[in-house]
Amino acid sequence: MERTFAYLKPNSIQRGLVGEIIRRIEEKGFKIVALKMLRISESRARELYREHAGKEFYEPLLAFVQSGPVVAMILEGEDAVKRLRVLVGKTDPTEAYPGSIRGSFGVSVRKNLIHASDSVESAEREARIFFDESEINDYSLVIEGQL
Ligand code: IDP
Repeated sequence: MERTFAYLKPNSIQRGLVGEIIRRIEEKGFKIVALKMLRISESRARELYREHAGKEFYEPLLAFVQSGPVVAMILEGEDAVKRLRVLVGKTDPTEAYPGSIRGSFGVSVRKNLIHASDSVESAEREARIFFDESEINDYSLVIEGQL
């Protein structure tokens, strides 16, 4: 089973979309193995988005993700990284398919509601920024392997 990392950005919480977005993720068959609400510190935000350092949207993006609490999670499933990216949709919500999370609820590229890791390597790196090993739950679901 592959693991991926995601977090709901501050505007998902402000818009009351936490339950709806997590419902879609669960319905699609992902297993939640870690979940928490927190505020992203500046150092964590810089580490998370280090590949974008220097770009014109970098500082406003850092300010936005620190503007309120976020909900971070680690998800498990077959081909989890790719499948979650499809469910989340394209970076720019105006180009994302209507059935995707960003396509359904997103309005602007900066406030695109949710982050999802783009590779197994970044999922591991990003999960470590947010979670200690002791916060990750190893358990089975009764329906596992039956979807
Ligand atoms: P992703 O979140 O779909 O993987 P990335 O290219 O890794 O997209 O960009 C990280 C985040 O930076 C995006 O989710 C979005 O919030 C923000 N971002 C990316 N490009 C722009 C832009 O052109 N203007 C404003 N914000 C941007």
